[in-house]
Amino acid sequence: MMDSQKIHGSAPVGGDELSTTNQETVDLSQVQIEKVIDDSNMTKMITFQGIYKAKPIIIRLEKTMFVESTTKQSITDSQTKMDLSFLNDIYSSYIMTPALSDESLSQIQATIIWPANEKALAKYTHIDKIFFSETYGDFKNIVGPYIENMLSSDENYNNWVYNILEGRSEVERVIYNDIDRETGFLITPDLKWSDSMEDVYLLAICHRRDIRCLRDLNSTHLPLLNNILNMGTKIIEEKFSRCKGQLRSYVHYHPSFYHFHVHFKFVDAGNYQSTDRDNLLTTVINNISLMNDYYAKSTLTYPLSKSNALYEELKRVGRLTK
Ligand code: M7G
Repeated sequence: MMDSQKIHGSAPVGGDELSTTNQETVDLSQVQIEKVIDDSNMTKMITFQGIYKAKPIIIRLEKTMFVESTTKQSITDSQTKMDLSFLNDIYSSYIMTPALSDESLSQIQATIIWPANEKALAKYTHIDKIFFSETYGDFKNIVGPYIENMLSSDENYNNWVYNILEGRSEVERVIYNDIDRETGFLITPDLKWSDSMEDVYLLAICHRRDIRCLRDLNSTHLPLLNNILNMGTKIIEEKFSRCKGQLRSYVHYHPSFYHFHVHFKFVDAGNYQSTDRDNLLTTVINNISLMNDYYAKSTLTYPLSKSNALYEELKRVGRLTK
């Protein structure tokens, strides 16, 4: 998320999306709101697009975190209003209106981008997703060839991965390297890790180059997968002094990069969130152990953004209609 400022009526604006520097504050009463461009119940954010002084403006509002002390007071404050929604056995649900004096409870974090350029509008506008159920046939006839074509038409596609594997980049960041040709892998911090101990995020990248993704896995890969699971977990738990069971290892389908890799995150991390692209490594190993070609034959369902090139390809060949 970009830098943001708290505002009370008007805001100093700025940010890396702007091509020009702007030091002007925005008078919100003069903003013409045009539409909602993103709205998420999960993140408790809403983003508006509008016009301010004849130029596009983006206003993103986010409910702030609870402050323990004031929230605690507000619960027992006699001025707090509680409207019962329903009562069922030991459960009840209310709409709570805190007393007006509880300012922190009604505060909202606002991020303003003005003037907003195309790049910023694209970044802050929600793109719809669909759930796609990819059958064995879909993979064989459409998705597999699409991946092959992507890999062969761009020889630099996996460059960053090979740079790490061959010790040309991020050398000092690698925390473990087993160079076995069949079962070897290295562990390195993910690009997204901010280096905070709160949200450790690591990647295990295998040395062999013939596994593009989950679909390629079969029982011949069990020694590699078990090595990543067992050694990877041991090394990371030891290095970051965590207890057994706190580490989550998973494989994305689809990944963004078609060279087999496994994500590692601690479940107690502040920003820990699972997604429908996650396939737990333990489940992957279990499925392959039960059925050699489980991932070649299964229908795999995943969320697909309408801006993803694969979505376009599925539409192009008539597998998706809109
Ligand atoms: P993925 O499951 O293929 O796709 O994961 P996702 O990005 O949609 O999760 C690839 C992972 O590689 C991501 O978590 C990226 O943050 C990470 N990553 C990408 N690049 C280009 C680099 C890089 O250059 N270095 C490192 N260390 N990680 C990267």
